Amino acid sequence: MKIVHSLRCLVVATLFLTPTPAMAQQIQLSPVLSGLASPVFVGNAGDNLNRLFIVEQAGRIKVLQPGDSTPTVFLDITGKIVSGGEQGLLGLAFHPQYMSNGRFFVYYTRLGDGALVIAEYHASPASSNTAGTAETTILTIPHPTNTNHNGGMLAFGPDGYLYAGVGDGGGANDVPNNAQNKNSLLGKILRININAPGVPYAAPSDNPFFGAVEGLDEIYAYGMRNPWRFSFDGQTGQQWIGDVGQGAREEVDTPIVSGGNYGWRVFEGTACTNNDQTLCGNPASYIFPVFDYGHSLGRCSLTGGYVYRGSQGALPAGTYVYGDYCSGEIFGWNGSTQSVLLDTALNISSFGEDEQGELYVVNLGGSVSRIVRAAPCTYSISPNRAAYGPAASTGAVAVTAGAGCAWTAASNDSWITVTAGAGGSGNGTVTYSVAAYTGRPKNRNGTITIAGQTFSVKQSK
Ligand SMILES: [Ca+2]
Ligand SMILES: [Ca+2]
Repeated sequence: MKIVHSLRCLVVATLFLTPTPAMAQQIQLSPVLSGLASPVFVGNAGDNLNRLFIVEQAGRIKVLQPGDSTPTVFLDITGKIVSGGEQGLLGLAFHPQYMSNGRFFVYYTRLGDGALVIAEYHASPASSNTAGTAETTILTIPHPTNTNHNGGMLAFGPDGYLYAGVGDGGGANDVPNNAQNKNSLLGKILRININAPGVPYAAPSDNPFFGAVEGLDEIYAYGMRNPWRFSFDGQTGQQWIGDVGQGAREEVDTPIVSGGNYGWRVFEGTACTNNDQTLCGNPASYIFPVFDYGHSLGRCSLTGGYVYRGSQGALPAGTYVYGDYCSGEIFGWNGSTQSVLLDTALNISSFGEDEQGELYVVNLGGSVSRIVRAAPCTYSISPNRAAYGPAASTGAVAVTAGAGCAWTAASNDSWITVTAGAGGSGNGTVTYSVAAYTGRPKNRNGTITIAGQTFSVKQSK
């Protein structure tokens, strides 16, 4: 989601990541759905029915059957929700035993006061393609001052607890200092038990600030600005959070440790802000992102994603896939380097997983696409040969290649010169010139290597 920008400058940078240039295209997008109204999430119920559930910001959850191209409405709670900008129905998580209990959880901004609400709904039976509209409120967090930085992610951890990412309360610079305040639920990662008997939820007793320890019992980690999207690695269980930056740095945090302070508003990514500069002199008090990147190349708002654990080989296993809402780039992090997997024109609101661990990208403009391995590059040229008389002449060859597939053209003989198109990507044209021929014997034959193919030139007197 787009963030509100400020013109503040960063002051100190302790560790800068240098993004690598765009690499050759590794992935492509396979369309799944279009015509959606501001989709902000896609996920699955983990119930072996292989359905996709799509969250539309205004307050609808749609369900797509495997192989279908048209979704149907699973739940409509638009009447409860204030939507627009960063507000709306923002998150969805299915209970780990959804297949038997039909319980699922949503995160939204409430109509009337903009409060953040985590609420429970049911489908009965769980295999139903419509859910009941009866709501049980789990947790309500006042968010009265600003409409932005609501957070919105919900997901169950491998420990069976429900985790929520809550924004700092909005505006710029977290003026109330919510994210560093352990007695506020804003600017936090929460961890709650929704299986406690007789109550909507309970805080697990191993939460870091449980009971007499100073701080609210629900908090798991703090110092977040707007942890819009996070995920748990389906293999290792490690949590990965995309925390949206302000005007300078976009960051990814992992692993997330109990009681960890991830820095905001003292640090934005690896950069010291000018909010509490004296505190920057004590960097050991904070956990810095595993990587961050700056606002260049059209980048302005990170959308956290998923560690790829699918079986289709769309990407190397263990690649963390994420994106930038503004630039439309889909990135991969291999543990040491950020690379651009695909540069799109999408406004990337979220990523999501199906039951096989294949990844999807959600475009706020209305579509959901599946991330698949890029087709191997194929090349052809036309024509394959040309014949000339003795006079100097010119010619052209058309190259057909897949998008993003690079090629070169080089003459193998001194009397043939490539005059344009010595290299290209995708479809293109190579032009060349042939020198006049006055020597012996009657004929000469030459070649140009174009996109790995041989173009033959014959010249005769
Ligand atoms: Ca406490
Ligand atoms: Ca941080």
